[in-house]
Amino acid sequence: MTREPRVVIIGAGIAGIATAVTLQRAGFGDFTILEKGSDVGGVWHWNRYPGLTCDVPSQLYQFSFAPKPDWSGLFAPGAEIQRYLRDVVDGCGLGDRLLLNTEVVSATFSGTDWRVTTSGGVELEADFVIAATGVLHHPFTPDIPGLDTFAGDVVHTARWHDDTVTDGRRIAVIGTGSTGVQVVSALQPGAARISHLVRSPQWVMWAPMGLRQPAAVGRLLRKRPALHRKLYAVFLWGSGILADIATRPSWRRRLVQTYARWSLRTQVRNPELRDRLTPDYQPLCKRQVVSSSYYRAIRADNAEVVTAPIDRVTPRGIALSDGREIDVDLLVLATGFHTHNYMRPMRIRGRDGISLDDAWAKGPRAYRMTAIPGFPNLFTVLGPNSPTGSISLQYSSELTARYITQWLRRFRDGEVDTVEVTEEATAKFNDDAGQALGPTVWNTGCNSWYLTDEGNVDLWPYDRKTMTAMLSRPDYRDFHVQKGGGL
Ligand code: N01
Repeated sequence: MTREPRVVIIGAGIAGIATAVTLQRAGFGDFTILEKGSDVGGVWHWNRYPGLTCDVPSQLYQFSFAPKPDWSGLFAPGAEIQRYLRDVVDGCGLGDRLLLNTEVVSATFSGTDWRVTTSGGVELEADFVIAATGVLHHPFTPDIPGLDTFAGDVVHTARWHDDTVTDGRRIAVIGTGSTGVQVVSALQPGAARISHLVRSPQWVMWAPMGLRQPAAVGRLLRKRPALHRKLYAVFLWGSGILADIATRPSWRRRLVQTYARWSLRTQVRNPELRDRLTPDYQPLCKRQVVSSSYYRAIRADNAEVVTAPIDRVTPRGIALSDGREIDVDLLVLATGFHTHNYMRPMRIRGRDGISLDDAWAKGPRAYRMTAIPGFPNLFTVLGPNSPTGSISLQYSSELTARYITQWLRRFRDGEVDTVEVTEEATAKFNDDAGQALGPTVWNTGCNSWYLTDEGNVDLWPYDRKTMTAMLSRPDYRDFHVQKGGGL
């Protein structure tokens, strides 16, 4: 007996697109991608703040099945990445499988299949649900007293309005992550004054972010696809070094950390400013910030770094705890995301009515990033423990999607009706991962978005080879499968 699995993929960002194309290539045709945004791209659709650039080299930041030879630079701007993702969707003919402006509000397992409900009241039935809902998704707005009394404009970087006026204005930017650093660098030249409010300074490593890719390189790579594949393989191999540096203490880690310190020392000569910009934790502990322009921007005459804590926001600006008040026309919140929400606030109910909120009461947890006990026939792509700090997300998404197709194949062949990871296998994976996260640089004493509310590092602690081995073939001992009514 063969039957075509009905699949709902939630999200059309990198993970969702990788999943859809992988399913398509594996011969599965009955899938629908539900995307709440008005276009594909995930973070690359939602984020459009000035200066948005990917700090991962573009020749790596692409799918293996959709090589793009002609990136404009070594590090592409956000809009170019979003266009690339849109081109992949169009080029693969996914348009008629994609529903934009369609937000999923709930997904409920009936005992045999899933009922997925959208905010528009549409209900879809699916044999499998694949949540590719992203990590940097729900903007975090800090609870600063008086924020709602501010008379000027307030914008969160992840919800930037294209008509936001920045030139000639007094701007305050709160937040010092990758976003804050990029937006300050971009807004400083045109601003009347820019104040960067830095609660915890970051190590900012210099890299040639503005380096253009000559058009001839694009033409050559287009003509020689084998060479292009080799280049991608080299970048992928190079990213393995990053994973090694992050996960194991070594001279390589120390070398990179020395480079981060050197980047600060050589670009900020003023000892008082340098002192205020020096973090009290090791480089690489937080998601590393990379920039070629930030230190120059904040040394400019119209710029200042403010390290005094914010007391409150007033109608005119920001009152600091040292008694000073900064007058502000535009307040930019580069304050990050609720990074451990994953599929929530969707209401997800699995076997016997168990809710995802209850299952994750002590923090998000999954088996090998993709399966959750209590939730049959539901998989995540870039779920908990994903390697957002070390390994190519495109690689990880494609690998996970191929893993899922193996279950879809078994369903199609009538070998399983439902599949659910065991609690024991999930607990073992999480215990092992927890131990392996011990010596990682992310666990060296900083407060970062990698940490869950419970203080656990929510990242992948292993190298790419281990990830590939874990997700190449399902270990059937780790799953309950149901076939024709019995577990
Ligand atoms: O967010 P963040 P992000 N008062 O969470 C501060 C990716 N990304 O949007 O550190 C004052 O890193 C907070 O301060 P503290 C990348 O993975 C990639 O910048 O908590 N400050 C922190 O400085 C990145 O890591 C690219 O003390 C407050 C900041 O807000 C991830 O996105 C580009 C505050 C939040 O930093 C998130 O980066 C951009 C308060 N009440 C982003 N509340 C690429 O190039 C929060 N903060 C690929």
